[in-house]
Amino acid sequence: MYGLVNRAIEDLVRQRYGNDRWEAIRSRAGVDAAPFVSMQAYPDAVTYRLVAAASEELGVSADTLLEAFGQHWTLYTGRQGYGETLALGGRSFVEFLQNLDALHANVALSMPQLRPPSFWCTNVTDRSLRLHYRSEREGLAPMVIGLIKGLGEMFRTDVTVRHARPRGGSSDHDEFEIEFAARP
Ligand code: 1MF
Repeated sequence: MYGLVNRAIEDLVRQRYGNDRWEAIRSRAGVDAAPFVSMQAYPDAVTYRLVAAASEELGVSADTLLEAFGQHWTLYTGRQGYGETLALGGRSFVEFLQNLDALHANVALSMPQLRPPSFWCTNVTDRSLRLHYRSEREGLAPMVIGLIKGLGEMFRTDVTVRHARPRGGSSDHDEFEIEFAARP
């Protein structure tokens, strides 16, 4: 994944747990001290090793960390100058979820090595929808739950998410049941 993802993980760990813990995690993961370059593609293994090392070092489950990281992502990319990219996603929580494939297609124009997941919505009402998520990567559903919660914060929308149908068996993708209400 692009270095931006690893940088966002680093940012979250440094902010929440301090620089010393980050150094310990980085070294436990066998990642050298050179800074991650945002627009450089790194092997996915680097990201997975960072999450595993953080889980061991902090005594927090990988799923909990992935969710926290997903929640941090929109905040982080917004701050890092991808506000315009995020603005392409739309002006409301639901619009944004419906535009995720278009957003990734736009990012891919300048990031040729992007391997974007695909998202689509069904059963859309004024208070709920079902979000479908298909990725070539394994184990990132908890991150998507955090991403949805982070989007809720960005749009001042109260959100509840349920992992309604995990992938596996007869299903090649994950499904999330989402309820939402704009904050008064
Ligand atoms: O293949 C990749 O490197 C990759 C990187 C990030 C693929 C996807 C993503 C974004 N995605 C990460 C978790 C899912 C990974 C998977 O299942 O394979 C989050 C998608 C998402 C979901 C819900 C809400 C918001 C989301 O993200 C919005 C978004 C998506 C991409 C970017 C920013 C916001 C982005 C921006 C710049 C990037 C890469 C991704 O890279 C650059 C570009 C220019 C200069 C430097 C870096």
